[in-house]
Amino acid sequence: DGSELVEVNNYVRSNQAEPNAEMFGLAKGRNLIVISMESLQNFVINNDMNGHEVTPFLNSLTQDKDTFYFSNFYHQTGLGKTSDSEFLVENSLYPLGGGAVFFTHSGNKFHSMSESLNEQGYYTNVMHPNNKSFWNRDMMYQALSIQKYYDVNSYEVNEGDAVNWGMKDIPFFEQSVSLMKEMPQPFYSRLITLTNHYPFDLDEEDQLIPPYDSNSRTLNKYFQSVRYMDEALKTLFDDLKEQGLYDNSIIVMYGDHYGISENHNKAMSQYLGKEITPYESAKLQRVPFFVHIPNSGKGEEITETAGQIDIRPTILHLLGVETAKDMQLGADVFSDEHEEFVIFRDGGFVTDKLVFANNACYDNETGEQIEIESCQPFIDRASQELGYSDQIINGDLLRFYDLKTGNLLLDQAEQKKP
Ligand code: GP9
Ligand code: MN
Repeated sequence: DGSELVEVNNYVRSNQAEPNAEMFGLAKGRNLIVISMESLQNFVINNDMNGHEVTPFLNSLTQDKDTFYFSNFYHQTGLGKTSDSEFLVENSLYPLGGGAVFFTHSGNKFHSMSESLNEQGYYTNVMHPNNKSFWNRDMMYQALSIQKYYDVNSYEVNEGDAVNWGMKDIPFFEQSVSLMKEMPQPFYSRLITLTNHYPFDLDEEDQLIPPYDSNSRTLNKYFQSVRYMDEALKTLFDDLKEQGLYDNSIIVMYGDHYGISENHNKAMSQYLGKEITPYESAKLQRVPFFVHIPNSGKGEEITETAGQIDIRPTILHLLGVETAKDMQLGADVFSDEHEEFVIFRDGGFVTDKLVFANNACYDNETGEQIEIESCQPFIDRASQELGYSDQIINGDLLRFYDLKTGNLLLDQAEQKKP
C-alpha cells in the first residue's frame, strides 16, 4: 500500500543536494546528447597496451578545456546490464537485485528524465540499432515517456556496416547525426553503442591496434574493440560539428558496465601488474564519465567518488531544471552536498575512504583489509537505500506521488487497497 511512501519520501527529501550555483543552468536550452559507451571500463583511459594508446580521443578529452572527466565514477548495474544503466540514468533509482527491471516493471509509473525534459519542451528519443524488443525496450520506453525509439528499422545497415552484434558504431553515429539534424530542437537523444560488446569481434580493417597477448582471448580483443569505439566517438564529434549541431549541445558520455568479468582475472592481473583482490575488482567497476559542454571553458578532472545514479540530477541541473521534488536517490556531482558514497547493487559500496566488497572491508587508499566495524554504518545505509529503491519499484509507489507539488496521494493509495 502507498503508505510506505511516507518513509521513503522523508529519506529522499533529507538527502537532496542543493545545485551548485555556478553550474546550474550552464547548458540551459541546449540539445542533450547522452552516449552509453558499451562495456567501457575506466582502466583503459590514459593507459596503453604494449605501447599502443587505447583511447586517444577520450584521453584528449580528459585534458580538454570544455570537458569534465570523472575518474572515480562507478557503474551500478545488475543483471540487466545496459538496460540497468539506462534505468539509473532515467530515474536515479537502483535497478533490481534479481532480474532486469526493464522486463519485470515496464508497467510501472515512472517520472523519468525524459518526462522532465519533455515538459521543458525537449523532443526525447533513444537511438540504438537493435531490435526494438531487446531488453523489452519498446515497452519500457513507453513507461519512461520517451517519445521516439530509433531502433534498427530507422537505420540503413549496408554491406560491411555490421559486425558482432549488429551495426558498427561509426556508421551508427553518422546516420544518427543525420537523424538529429531533422529533429525539432532542443532534443534529448540517448545513443547506445553496440560494437564494443562481448565477444569483441571486429572486421580486420577496424583493428587499429594489435591484440593483447594474454591467456584471455576476450581481453586480448577488448583493447582493439575499445580502440575502435574511441575512433567512433571521435567521428561523432566531427559529424556533429559538420552538421552544425555541436555548439548548441551538451554531450554526456558514460561506460554502461564492465566488459571484462572476473573470469579473466589472471589476464587482467598480467595487464595491470597486480593481483586482482576483491578490493581491486570493486575498483575495476569504475567506468569513465564525461560531461562535455562546448565553448564553456569549464572542464577538469574530478576525482570525487560518484556513480551512475548521480547522472540524472547532474544533467538536469546543468540544463537549469530543478529536481528538489524528484523522487531520486542520486545527487548532482557538482553540488557541495554530493556525498562520496556509491552503492553497488549487491550491497557492496565505495566511499572516498572505504571499499566494501565480498563481505570484507578495505581501506580505499591502500587496498588493505581492515576491521568490518569501519564499514558497518555504510553497510547499514546501503541496505536501507537499496531497500527504499526496491520499495518504490516493487510497490509501484510513484503512482502515489505528485511530482508537481511533491504531495503524496495517499487517499488514493487507501482507495486502491485490495
Ligand atoms: C543490446 C545492447 C547490449 O541492445 O544494449 O546489451 P547488454 O548485453 O550489454 O546488456
Ligand atoms: Mn551493455
